[in-house]
Amino acid sequence: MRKNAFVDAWIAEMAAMTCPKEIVWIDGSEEQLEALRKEAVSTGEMIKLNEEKLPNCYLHRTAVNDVARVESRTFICTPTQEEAGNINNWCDPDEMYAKLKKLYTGSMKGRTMYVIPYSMGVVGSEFSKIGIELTDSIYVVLNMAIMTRAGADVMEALGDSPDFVKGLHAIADCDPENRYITHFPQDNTIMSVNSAYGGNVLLGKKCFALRIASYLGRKEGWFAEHMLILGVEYPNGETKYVTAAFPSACGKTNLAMLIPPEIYRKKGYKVWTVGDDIAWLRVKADGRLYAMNPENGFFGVAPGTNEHSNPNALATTRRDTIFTNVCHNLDDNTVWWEGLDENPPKHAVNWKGEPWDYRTYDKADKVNTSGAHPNSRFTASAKNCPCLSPMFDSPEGVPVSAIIFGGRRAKTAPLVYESFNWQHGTFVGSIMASETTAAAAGAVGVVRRDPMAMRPFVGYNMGDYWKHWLSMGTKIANPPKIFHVNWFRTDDEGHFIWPGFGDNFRVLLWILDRCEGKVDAVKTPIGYVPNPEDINLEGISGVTTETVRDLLSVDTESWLEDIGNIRDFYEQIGSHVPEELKEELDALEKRLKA
Ligand code: OXD
Ligand code: MN
Repeated sequence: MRKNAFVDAWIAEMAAMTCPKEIVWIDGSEEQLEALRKEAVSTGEMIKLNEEKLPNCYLHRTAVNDVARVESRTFICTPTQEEAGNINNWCDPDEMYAKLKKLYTGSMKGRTMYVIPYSMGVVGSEFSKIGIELTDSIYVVLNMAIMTRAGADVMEALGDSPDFVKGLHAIADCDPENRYITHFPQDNTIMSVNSAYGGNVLLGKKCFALRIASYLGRKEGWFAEHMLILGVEYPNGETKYVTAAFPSACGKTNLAMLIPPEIYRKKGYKVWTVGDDIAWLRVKADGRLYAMNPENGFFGVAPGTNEHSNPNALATTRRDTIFTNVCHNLDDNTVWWEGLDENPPKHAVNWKGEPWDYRTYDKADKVNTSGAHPNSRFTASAKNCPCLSPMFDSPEGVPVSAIIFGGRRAKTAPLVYESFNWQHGTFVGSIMASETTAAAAGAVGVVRRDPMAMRPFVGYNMGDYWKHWLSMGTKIANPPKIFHVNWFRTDDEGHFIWPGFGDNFRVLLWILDRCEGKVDAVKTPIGYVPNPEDINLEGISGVTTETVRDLLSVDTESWLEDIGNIRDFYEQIGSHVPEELKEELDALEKRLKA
């Protein structure tokens, strides 16, 4: 493999600290990956599943105390706290390096350090970025080999350059009290210790492609966003692309892989998935914004994935997949999770590795009684997705017609509305929110503000991030229009009014028609909403134009209530909130009161 003096010097330094017994470079070859799978099976780190039913699939369990991203242990280490802002955990870089050094010292004794060269985006594209992850976990190697483009060609693309993101991961004692997921944006460095859970240790994903990349994007004039990318193909063969940001548990993967209702399929409409989680967006010479997915696979939540909610995701996981913390069906050596079907296995092992009796399942206490952990995952190759876009490997991405923000609101947000312009659209993104549901522990209906779905992922001050959004608006000659959707309005009994899933396609078509200037809308204090009859209801059941009128209504009362909550949130972000957004908030309040 091609050598790079900067990479070698850094590895030597990290190896001197962690003391591995050997260092193994990951070249990306199938032989090497297969040998690692065999080794992981021989040590019990992974279980090989039924080769006929789930070819080349494996099951892995993490420690019981290590099953999710931990925001409280995630740090942005910038020279000043102001750079990291008020809603990130901050630590002085020198202080954090010193603390980490103690935790890493000797942590790989007797273990192998794997060196994973990987590219976020197509190898060699000027839109891509390179990272090197050092890890002592085979599970991490095998996941990174699915989630990124990893191997020897990345070292060729890097050449003699020092421009790569350094990532060091050590499982150490997997001690939650000493778990740190740390970012040093000024040093292009990520250090993760005492965890083995994907979101904390697959350093290409949230750590690099969002936190470090958002910092680089601001410096270099582009965006790293927590967005899906999808294409809508029209019967005439033309495809238009949208990106969409939703907080977790709002159906991002489902929307990314949506299957249009039958009446549209018959006419020749299709949806193509470019990405389900992260988008890097850049302005090209034609004055348009282009989106590319820096990842190469999906790290999706398993529970709730089924033939109805997301048949494409399910199909994607039927081969070459690593399942984490799902339920093991001993009868046929396959996997199961809550919401897959109505047939829980009779002989099973739960996500903790204990014998599991499905009759003990209690919805009110999922973590302790379910077969699969509520945050159990599949790591699956994008190449296995039946609706993967032919543009997936386009080095520069796809042109974006619309940016969609969304949240989970019982009353406040209508089914869809369009912002007045880029600045107002940025405001709409900044006030994104979701209400907690009965499914999560704690109070129901509590509003959590999650700007652009980036609350835990901006690698610097949120106020400066909004300024970056505003300033990018001046650099895009033909900017996408910005919309907001809410699939989750409920009636007085708490039932969802809109059927969602495939029927969301009807809303996507209205959005794209607006982008083309093909359809009128009604101006309201919050933005433009559709005329109810412009949402096509052909072939839908249980929804009338009256229902849609209701879904599109703007509830002035609840919006006025929200204004106070938004002001509090802006206060919390502090002095870096751009004046333009405060003016937008005042203007909204005025329009609502008029
Ligand atoms: C994810 C997340 O895993 O947003 O994608 O938490
Ligand atoms: Mn995500």
